[in-house]
Amino acid sequence: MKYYSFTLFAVLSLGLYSCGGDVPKGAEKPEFKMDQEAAVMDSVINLEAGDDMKFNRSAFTIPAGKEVTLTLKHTGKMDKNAMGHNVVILKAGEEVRAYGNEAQKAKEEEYTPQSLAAKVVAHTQLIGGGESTTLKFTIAEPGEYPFLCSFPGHYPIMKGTITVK
Ligand SMILES: [Cu+2]
Repeated sequence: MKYYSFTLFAVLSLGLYSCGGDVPKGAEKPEFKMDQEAAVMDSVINLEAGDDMKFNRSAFTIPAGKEVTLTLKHTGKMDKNAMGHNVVILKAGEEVRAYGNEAQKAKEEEYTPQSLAAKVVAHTQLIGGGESTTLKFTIAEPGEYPFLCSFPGHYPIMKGTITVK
């Protein structure tokens, strides 16, 4: 099953213009800027990944300082030992490749080792086909936060960016 996210556009009725004739010639027109950024923010992140080793989305924008609920659904059939997926959100400035290279060695810790915890904002559990997992997190500082699946070999493809505004 696929989920389509709806982009909500705030519709502003600009009553002022309908009055007409009140604005003197040469005067600056009042500017009505739609808050488009607020309209496309995600407060819920729904990620899916299957046996094809891909996330269904790679970019999200979330509000700073507000709790976000991320759900990862494994739409495949394979076991988590063969095709496990997780979502690891890294701190701004950390690199997916550097983290992924180290983390994929840590099988006993399901590829989210304590030794690398300082680089991580939050992460989900590792799941296999048919499972899903939910994570709630809040990021206070605006910035670009990389995310990845840290299962061995997945990070070159299974990665993206969460923009916090
Ligand atoms: Cu994966």
